[in-house]
Amino acid sequence: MKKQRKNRITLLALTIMTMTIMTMAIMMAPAAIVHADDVDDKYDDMVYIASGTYHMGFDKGHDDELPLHKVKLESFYLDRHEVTNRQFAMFVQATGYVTRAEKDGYCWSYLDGAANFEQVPGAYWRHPEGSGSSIEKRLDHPVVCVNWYDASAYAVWAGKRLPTEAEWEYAARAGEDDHFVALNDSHTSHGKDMAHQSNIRMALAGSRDHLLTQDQSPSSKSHGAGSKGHGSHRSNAGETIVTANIWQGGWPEVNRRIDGYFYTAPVKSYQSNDWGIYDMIGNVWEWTADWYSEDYYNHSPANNPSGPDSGEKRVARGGSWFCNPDYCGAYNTHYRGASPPDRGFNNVGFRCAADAPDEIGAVDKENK
Ligand SMILES: [Ca+2]
Ligand SMILES: [Ca+2]
Repeated sequence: MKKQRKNRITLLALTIMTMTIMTMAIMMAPAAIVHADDVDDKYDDMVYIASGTYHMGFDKGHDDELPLHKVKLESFYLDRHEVTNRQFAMFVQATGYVTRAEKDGYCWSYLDGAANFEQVPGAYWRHPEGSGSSIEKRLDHPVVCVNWYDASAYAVWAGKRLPTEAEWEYAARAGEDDHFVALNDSHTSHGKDMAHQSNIRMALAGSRDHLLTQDQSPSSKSHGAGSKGHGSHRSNAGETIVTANIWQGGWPEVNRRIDGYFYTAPVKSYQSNDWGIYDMIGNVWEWTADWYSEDYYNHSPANNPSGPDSGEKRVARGGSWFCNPDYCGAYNTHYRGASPPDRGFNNVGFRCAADAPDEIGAVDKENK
């Protein structure tokens, strides 16, 4: 009897120990991770964007922005700012990566006073305007002269990826279901801080029925920490004011540089959008993951669209320091830019996205 009791006690002790170990294992398992900031600093300076639905495109826009269509996205992270020269330098230092512009011996750069972009000899990301130029004082500016493959290589190194076009537009809109169209820049002198802020008047397209009141303004509460929530605001005329680095003046004759910069500006120089994301409009165009197709919106899937299977150009979004709103019309959330993926320009950069780890956890669970 004594031996039996001893065995029972041993068995009980073993059961308790096993249960304790299992409980600890469950607590430590990746599925328990709810916020990536706790586990990996790659999410530093990224904004968590909760899954949601929005209307992509613009019903009064260019043919390729039609039709306005409903898109549903899973949660993801997006870089708060464009990838900087400093970040790209770290990538190059770690990997020895050589960009296409370095191999080719030129970047497609626009130089102050030139008629258009040219193959500028010796220009690459360290010397965006040619061998005589430098990024020494521009380490916190967005990297440029990187083509789509260079941008993708950086993203892989960083453990990230390029955002899809749909993700980019969702993040740029920051919860607004309306559409912004840039007016001409003759209004930029309204800015109070003339040296460092450009106040570009943006109008909500369509009728005034589209205008939101303050109370109806989107909330950033569920969309990442640190949102300043004042990326745009309304003027008395019901216009939406956003700040950005663009070209102020008659393009291409004169750039008045009211925002303080001819070429790129340091990232985060201007107000963020309502989700705490900077420079989605202006500064540099941003490569996205998608191939470009003019009629893609006619047949794109409703859930997590990721672009056509093939194409000749990759989509870039948001406009840049080059060209004014009158001429380019790209300074909005819906304009679809596209460029050959093997070309680097001194007004095109990128930012990265990443899958949200709680989604990864959910997938892991399903697979088990
Ligand atoms: Ca500028
Ligand atoms: Ca940008």
